[in-house]
Amino acid sequence: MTGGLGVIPEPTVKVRMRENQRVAVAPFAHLVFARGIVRRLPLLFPPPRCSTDSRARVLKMNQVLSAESAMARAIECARLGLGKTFPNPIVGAVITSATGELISEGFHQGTDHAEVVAIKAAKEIPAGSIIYVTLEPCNHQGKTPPCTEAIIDAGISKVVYAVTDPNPIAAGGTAKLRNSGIEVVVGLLESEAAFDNRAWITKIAKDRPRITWKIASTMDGKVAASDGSSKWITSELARADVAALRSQADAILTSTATVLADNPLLTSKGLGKNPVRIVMGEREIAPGSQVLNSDAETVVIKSHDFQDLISLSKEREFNQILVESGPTFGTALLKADLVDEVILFQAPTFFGSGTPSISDLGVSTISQRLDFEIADVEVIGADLKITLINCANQEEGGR
Ligand code: AOF
Ligand code: ZN
Repeated sequence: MTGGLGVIPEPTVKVRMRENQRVAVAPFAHLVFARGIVRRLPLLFPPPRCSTDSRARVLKMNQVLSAESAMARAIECARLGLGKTFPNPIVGAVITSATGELISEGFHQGTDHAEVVAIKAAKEIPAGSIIYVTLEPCNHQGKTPPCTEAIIDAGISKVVYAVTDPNPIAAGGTAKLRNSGIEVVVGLLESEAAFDNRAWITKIAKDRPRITWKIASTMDGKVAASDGSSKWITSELARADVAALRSQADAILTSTATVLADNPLLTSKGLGKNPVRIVMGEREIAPGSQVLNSDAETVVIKSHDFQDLISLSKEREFNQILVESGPTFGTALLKADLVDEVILFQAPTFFGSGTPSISDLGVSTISQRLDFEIADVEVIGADLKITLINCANQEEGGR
């Protein structure tokens, strides 16, 4: 949902959606990622002290936080892990005293879980302390010991978490904590925390990564002029935002057609880690193509069968795939029900003629249209960035 890596983005133009409507039709069905889920949290605080960003300022220790403010802070902390936790979720944690004084905070970056980072960061955890976590504490011995035990051993009295852990191997945290006499409160700012973790939640729910198609078009939906020229439709700031999105994805997916036409590099341009590059299609690409350079791993899938993409993604445990391709490939993914989200950058310009962002979807009458919901709107530099959630791919179904 947000821009730069490790930076709480500056507020720009925001659009508030309707209140979340919950429909309990299947486990986690209420975790749809639009319908008001996207109440943007106000910037309550300066960026968390755990940030490596030079602009980070420190939240005053002992500052008194309401429960909602403490969870909002945990969500801010969790976001600093975007792009650093693969194949795991992003998670943030904040510890306060019984009366809400901030004691410590932490986020998962691939090793210790967030709860343990916050516990280790605390100088002292007085009796009655509360831990706010964006995800239910795990109850399993995985790469690290169960967080439930760390919480019990730390003498914490109350656990407040946002999202119930959908990962079966980690389950049972709530019961374990309650059986140990710890008060557990479930669901504070659940929608906000779930939205930020939607890639990982989609992977657990669908057994495939979340697939997001990035499009950069004119206001009239053109991605190239009639002579094929397209560099550049959107502004430099919007393109930097795309580089940050790449750094937060586990893989960038493109087609052989795009490689042959544009010879893209598909890296994060130094804004974070470079994801795996995946090129799909049956045509040969030139050995000198930029996408084959040593900046990042590249996997070439010599087929048009999306099952091959899903198999690779499962094997590699990708949470998030960012699609950067032309209209033909993106439209084929859409028709195969494999686009969960579109991030549409629109420049305030018109071509009239040229290449439309989406090719023929087989929609011949309005009732066959493909509906999306707007989850977020921002102005980035000169351009609009619209986050669109595919209604058909939400568990709850369309409108
Ligand atoms: C995290 N970070 O802060 C929390 C997690 O792969 P493992 O053994 O580290 O276990 C990962 C699972 O633990 C993860 O899928 C989630 O269910 C749970 N909680 N995971 O990576 C964290 N709290
Ligand atoms: Zn854990």
